Amino acid sequence: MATNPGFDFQRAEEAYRDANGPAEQLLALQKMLKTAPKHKSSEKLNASIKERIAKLKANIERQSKSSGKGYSPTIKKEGAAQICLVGKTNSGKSRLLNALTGTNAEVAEYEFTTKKPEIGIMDYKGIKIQIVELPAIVKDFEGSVMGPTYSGILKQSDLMVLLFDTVKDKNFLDKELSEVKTKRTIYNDQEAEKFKGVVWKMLDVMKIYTKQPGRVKDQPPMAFKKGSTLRDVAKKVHKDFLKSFKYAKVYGKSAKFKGQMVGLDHILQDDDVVELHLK
Ligand SMILES: Nc1nc2c(ncn2[C@@H]2O[C@H](COP(=O)(O)OP(=O)(O)OP(=O)(O)O)[C@@H](O)[C@H]2O)c(=O)[nH]1
Ligand SMILES: [Mg+2]
Repeated sequence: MATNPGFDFQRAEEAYRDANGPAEQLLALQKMLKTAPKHKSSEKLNASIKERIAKLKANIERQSKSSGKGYSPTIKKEGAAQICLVGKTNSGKSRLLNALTGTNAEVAEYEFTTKKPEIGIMDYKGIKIQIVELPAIVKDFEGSVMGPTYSGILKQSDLMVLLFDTVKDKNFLDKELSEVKTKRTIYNDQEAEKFKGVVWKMLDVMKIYTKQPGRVKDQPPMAFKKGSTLRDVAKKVHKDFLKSFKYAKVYGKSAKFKGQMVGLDHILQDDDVVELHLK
């Protein structure tokens, strides 16, 4: 590639001056660093650019952590959990998102079709779970313009699912996302129902059903954090139930026998059915 270092640097510097917001500033500074002269006499210049990059990145990171204001909003959680789909471009994220949630995210053969996070809600046995497709993970993800924003979204989500076609791509994702400690799982299939089963097991949530005496269980179930007690359920069903609670009968994994009578401290398990009895 024929380049004129002096000219390219000048252009980058202009772009930095004209930048609209920190993301563009960062992009311009990175271009400046690439094109800056590298001889001894420009050491100071290079150091100053590096310093500005570091400061800007720290600023962006800080902003992306502060609640939804300014440059990088996080995605408001909806439903019992938030799951992010991540992968390289064309790994089938949008296709899977649509199959899971009925969203209409654009699916196309060309690369980088998805340019901003796409959101949908999937239903798992009556529990609503939010699915977020992040735009493709690129090389040097953390240093990329949108890296801090997307990594901020990943860090506050409950689970990230890595989609890939080859082991090489999986290793690439692991490397680029090594800073993100969010719980992760892999999925290299496009089958929606199977996906639901795989991710449900990874979530920190359980389904609890209520029932009226003498009736079958109510639909849909409600979602609670694993380890929740009958108190959490009574509170959620109705704010007055805690005051008027007498006892409950429990059916399911946490019950020693069908219809065991339990108190508010009883710890529930996935798919339990509770029958509340009030004073
Ligand atoms: N048959 C088949 N086609 C797939 C599969 N995964 C992706 N494709 C195709 O690959 C192309 C890209 O799929 P998308 O769902 O748009 O991929 P993406 O990961 O969202 O990609 P970008 O948003 O562009 O970064 C489309 O033409 C899909 O139909 C797959 O597992 N099976
Ligand atoms: Mg897409």
